Amino acid sequence: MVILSKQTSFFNGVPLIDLSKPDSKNLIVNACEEFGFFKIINHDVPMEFISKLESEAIKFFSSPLSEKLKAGPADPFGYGNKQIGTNGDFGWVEHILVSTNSEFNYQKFASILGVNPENIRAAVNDYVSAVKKMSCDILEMLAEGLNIHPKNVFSKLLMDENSDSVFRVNHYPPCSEIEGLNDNNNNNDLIGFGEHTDPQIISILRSNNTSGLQILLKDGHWISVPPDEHSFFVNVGDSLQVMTNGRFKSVKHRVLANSVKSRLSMIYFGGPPLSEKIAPLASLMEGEDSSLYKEFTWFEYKKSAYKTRLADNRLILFEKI
Ligand code: GA4
Repeated sequence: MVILSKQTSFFNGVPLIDLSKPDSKNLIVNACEEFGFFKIINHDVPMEFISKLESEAIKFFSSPLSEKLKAGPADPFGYGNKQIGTNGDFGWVEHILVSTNSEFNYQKFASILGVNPENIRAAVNDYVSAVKKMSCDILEMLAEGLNIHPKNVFSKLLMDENSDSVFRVNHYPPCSEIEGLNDNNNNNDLIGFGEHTDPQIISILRSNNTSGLQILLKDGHWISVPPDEHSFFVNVGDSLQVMTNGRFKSVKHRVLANSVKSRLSMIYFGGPPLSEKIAPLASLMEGEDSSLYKEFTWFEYKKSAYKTRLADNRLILFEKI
């Protein structure tokens, strides 16, 4: 791991979607086709929910490592430190992962923070409910932009009581904290979270004002996304790529650690119920049998995805030859 030593130059072409404007649906479709990524402004997620959860997360990550480890291991839920997944990926990051739809025990986090577990549950629920509502609005605008009826084809999967959605908080400490760094490294980027696509339908990210997030453009260039603590960033996930028969591409992204500031991001990953068939919508296929993908359920895809390494192309196993 090495330091990001170059001055970061930011990309100013990230599509900007103003949720208060009625013409946004076509812009969202274009953004999903071109980048698989866009930025949301004028959302109605209350700043109060964001700040409350962010301050609890800061308190948690500031606790001694020995305490934080009591909320681990992340298998997959709980506290994780540097290890990402179970197949040998590591990054300069610590995280918390919780399930949003099934009962989750916040006791471990609460005892470390010295608060009532119900306070933490309420802070997560308030934030996640507001972000989930925004995700559903976006997915409905997408369906309208694609002329799909009914417009809740995607959003109903997140609204389903069995929706397999997760919520993650990532903390990237400043890389000056790295011990034993030497000058022998020629590679100039310290990887916070290695390149990957998200397996779910949609991911909604909010971070503090520290840079680090990069996305891969179609032309093969990595670009740095300017951080904005007042906005949300949206990623197309692998499942949405399949449901649109490849019209939308799940975006490859990664996070580079910052040399001076710590980065805190909170991400909601909207997924379908485990039993849901993930297949292209009929209206997005040319002919009945023109699906680019084999038939599979979210359970099958997730199981297979969790066996892969971060940078792997997880969808390739499900593409028709
Ligand atoms: C990426 C999106 C979510 O953070 C996550 C990640 C999961 C993990 O950290 O355990 C995965 C990764 C993510 C993709 C492939 C597999 C699984 C690590 C990994 C190597 C929680 C998810 O659902 O998939």
